[in-house]
Amino acid sequence: MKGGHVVLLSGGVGGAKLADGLAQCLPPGKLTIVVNTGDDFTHLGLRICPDIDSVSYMLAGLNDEERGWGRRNETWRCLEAVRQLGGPDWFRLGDQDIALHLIRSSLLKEGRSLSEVTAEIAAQMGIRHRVVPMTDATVETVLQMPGGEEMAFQDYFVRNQCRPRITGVKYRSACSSTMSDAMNDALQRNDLAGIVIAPSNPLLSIGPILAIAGVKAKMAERKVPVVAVSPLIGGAAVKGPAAKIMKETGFTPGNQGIAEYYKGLLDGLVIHSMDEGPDGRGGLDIAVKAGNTMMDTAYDRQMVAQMALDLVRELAQ
Ligand code: FO1
Repeated sequence: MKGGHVVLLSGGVGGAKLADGLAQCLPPGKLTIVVNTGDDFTHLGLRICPDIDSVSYMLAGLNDEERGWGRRNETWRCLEAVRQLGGPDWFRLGDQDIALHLIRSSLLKEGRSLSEVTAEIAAQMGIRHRVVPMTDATVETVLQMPGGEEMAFQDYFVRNQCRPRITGVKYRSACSSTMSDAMNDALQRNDLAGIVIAPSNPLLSIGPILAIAGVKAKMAERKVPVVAVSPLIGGAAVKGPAAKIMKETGFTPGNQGIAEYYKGLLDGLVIHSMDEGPDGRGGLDIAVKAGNTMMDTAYDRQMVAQMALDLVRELAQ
């Protein structure tokens, strides 16, 4: 592990938090943050990349801690005007957040790739660590409903607040999409020391990344430790619908289900101490490190990142 490069697979609020924790532990040259773009959509003519924005705002210290998405000290005058003009206001876009979507949308319209645009915006925000989209292609996470119909991600997640029961999750075009160059380069590095999977929703935020052509094969081929931080504490998600979705799609509740989902990929799992169980490893047959996995403060985020790095190092020996 000494001096090695770490790749983080990240999505959602948990992903942004662990990205911040790892960025506190590792210098920019030793960390590549790969972000899920399956939640992305075009709304009011703007290209919205929620998970890239959550990581960027967090690393720039601009994030709204309470909401977990968007910017702090936000105002909503533009969205109010949109509503008065009969436009949609279910997806809350703050005034400063809209600036980011305007810049990204205009750069993309000029033909720049999402990777280039993400790097440009991160630089403008003073972010020194590498934030890269999983792909420059368009991959859409779609929820499959009991009647066979499908629901777009933000319609499910925001408009319907994850209430509908689902039968499955699809990642449209993932198998015909390629990793972004930056993601591929990071996984190819000869100083790659480990891959960390953030405490993100496995099916909604990490599944799209793993579904991209070649990703799982590349991760297995590199023979470096793959360590995940569980998004569950006491069988429940810290935030969001992970436990509900895992139950609805047939996974065992709790960390057993997390290990099932990542079966064949995972060498170790960081779990909360309360889930250690009598055997001290949560009944799992992979390596386990237990501790406080709640990330309410910057210090918490650094501690959880350190636990993941320690487990990577222990597994590399
Ligand atoms: N999540 C919500 O629950 N409600 C919203 O109104 C909302 C607006 C929003 C705007 C910009 C953005 O980047 C993210 C936003 N999110 C909102 C979060 C987003 O839906 C989720 O963070 C991801 O798609 C899943 O992690």
